[in-house]
Amino acid sequence: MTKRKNKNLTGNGGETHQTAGDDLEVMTTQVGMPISDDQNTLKIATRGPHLLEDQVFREKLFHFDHERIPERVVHARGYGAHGTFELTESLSDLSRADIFQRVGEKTDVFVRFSTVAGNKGSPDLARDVRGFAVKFYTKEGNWDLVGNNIPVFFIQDAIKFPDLIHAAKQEPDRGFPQAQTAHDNFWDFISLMPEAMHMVMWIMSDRTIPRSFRFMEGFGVHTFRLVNAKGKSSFVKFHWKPKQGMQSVLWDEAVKINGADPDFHRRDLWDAIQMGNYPQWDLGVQVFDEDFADAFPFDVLDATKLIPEEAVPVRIVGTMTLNRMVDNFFAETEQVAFQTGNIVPGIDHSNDPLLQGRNFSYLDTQLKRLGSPNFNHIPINAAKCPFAHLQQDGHMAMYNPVGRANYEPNSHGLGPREDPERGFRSYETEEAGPKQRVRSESFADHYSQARQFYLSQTDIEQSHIVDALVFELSKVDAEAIRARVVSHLRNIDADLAEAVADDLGMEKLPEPATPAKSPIDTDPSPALSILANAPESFAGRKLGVLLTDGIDAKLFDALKEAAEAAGAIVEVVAEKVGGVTSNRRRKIPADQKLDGAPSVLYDAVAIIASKEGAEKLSGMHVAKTFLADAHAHMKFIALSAAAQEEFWNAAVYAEPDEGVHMIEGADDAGSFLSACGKLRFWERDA
Ligand code: HDD
Repeated sequence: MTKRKNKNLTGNGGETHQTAGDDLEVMTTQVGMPISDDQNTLKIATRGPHLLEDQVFREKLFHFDHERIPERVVHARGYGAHGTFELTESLSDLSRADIFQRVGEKTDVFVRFSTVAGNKGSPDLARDVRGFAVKFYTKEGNWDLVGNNIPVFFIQDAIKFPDLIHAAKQEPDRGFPQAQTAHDNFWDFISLMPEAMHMVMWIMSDRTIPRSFRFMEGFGVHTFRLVNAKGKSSFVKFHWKPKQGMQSVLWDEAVKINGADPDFHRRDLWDAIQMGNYPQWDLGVQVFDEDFADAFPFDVLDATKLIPEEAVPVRIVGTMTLNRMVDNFFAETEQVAFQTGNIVPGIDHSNDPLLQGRNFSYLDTQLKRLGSPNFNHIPINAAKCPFAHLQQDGHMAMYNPVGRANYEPNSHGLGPREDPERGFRSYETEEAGPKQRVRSESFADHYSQARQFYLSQTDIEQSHIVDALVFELSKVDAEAIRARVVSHLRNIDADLAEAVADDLGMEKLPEPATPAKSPIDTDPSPALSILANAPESFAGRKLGVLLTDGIDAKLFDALKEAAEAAGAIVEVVAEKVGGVTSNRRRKIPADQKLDGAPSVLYDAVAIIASKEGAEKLSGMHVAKTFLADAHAHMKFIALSAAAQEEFWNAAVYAEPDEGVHMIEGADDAGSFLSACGKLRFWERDA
């Protein structure tokens, strides 16, 4: 690249701008012409009209005008990261997929997490399903496992997908509400689709308000096939289990986080990876055969059903580590194109009618979004293994066949040829029957697993489901829709239906909806609860420490040390971002100014205040909400003596409970941090 001597230019008003110097590249047009002035358009005299010949201006504006591409029709808001997948257990007995053969071998991956309904600029803590899409760059082609953080889906047949998404997104006449299902159209459609009831239980649970991408599970949802070298097939469901443990926020927190930091999940992943605190997930498989599928009370091809882990245990076969952020958000996260059709030899589709439809939609949508059938030429989408085909031309073709023969067979002895041994072969199932538009009878049970999910939750989680349903339905204007939802809930659980009806102020319970098939009782599945499987670790979580002037810095040091020993991240919050001065005149810088850092941004909080500082906090609304919210959100709280004596009563009406720790030194700090491992002091809720 051309370098040149530093020479400052003056723009309008004589202002000095930085320009190319000894170590800056010379700015050029796209085709390499050096630019002399990037501050002023070409014009007649000093105030005259612009000249159309100004190629520098025209090229710049032309490109700018075309910067945007259509956002994804669903999952528009997302955040991606690079990493590796390491195989820890060979699956060679079950699958010939190259990625599953050699223990210890690492495969590059790119992951994009997303929300579903919101537009690209919507807040991260919308109550919504999270996309969990993983692209494995294997040695035999890209394998995309395009999953969600919920193991089931709303609908059984892909033909209903456009209706589902139309109903969930903003209403077409008014253009709102966005990024939320709390509106008439969503509940109208859902209540007319009883097959959605299982998913409704999941979306009303805390699964849809995860604390961070790092703390959620992922699922491939569908039943897929594994096919081994001998051509034998097994069914499989894929699971991602976060090594960090699962964790969600409370709804009141979600609402407030959306205001305080709409990029909360993005920032969390960015910060964690930048700090070297790499998130990891284990990949698990539930493998089963045709006999199990035949005996299972639900159809394994029905994406509204799961297979409880207690029935088919999840076998861990590898670990994914996310360890590198993108260099450029648009180039990688925005342009990454996942498709369920990207599978590799040894992995195959099943006849799940949702999956079959997805295989069409993903390829199709990339053409619209990325504008060319050559979207796999974009580096983030290109395979990292050798590839050779005779597809050519089209918009933005970067790789084209070399040589004379762009067809096969040919007698030039040129070009790639298929390989019946190595190549992908579909598993040869026997299929026959009349051509018809039907839904299988075996898909007719819509309530049993919804009931199983609800009954597998802890009391706290059940109460959150009730609250979420009441919140959402309270935003629905049409009483008939609210009643229709409750009529379904009656088939799921009587107490649930009554609690929701009561909190909605319904005078009488609507009749239960008539089920296509009567629900059956199944054993609860403890694996479905977040809280029953809580990690008991504060590692990777965030402690917000509110400091005032005049404190004993040693107490802060002890707390910080204990937090770091627990693997937690400490953020200092103060009235001024410049920080505070201790009683021995030590300056402690702040990471956040108090009114920009409410306690909802933290997993636990500490308040270390001097007597004067605590008195001052008592007069500050933001300080009082900082503490009151932490208390209301069941967080563990540490207080210095003055914070307890001079500030607590100004912010909280209740007496401090066992979730509130008085800290005077290193020992107290240590026991506070080990208590924080429980993540919330749920007893406060009682
Ligand atoms: Fe989908 C995107 C996950 C059903 C059609 N889907 C998309 C993404 C995820 C999922 C994670 C975002 C990928 C990314 O980050 O770029 N979708 C699912 C899951 C489903 C599901 C787990 C059910 C099991 N999807 C589904 C159906 C259809 C689609 C039934 C259509 C018939 N999905 C799409 C799409 C999108 C998409 C329109 C939008 C952007 C894209 O594909 O690349 O093709």
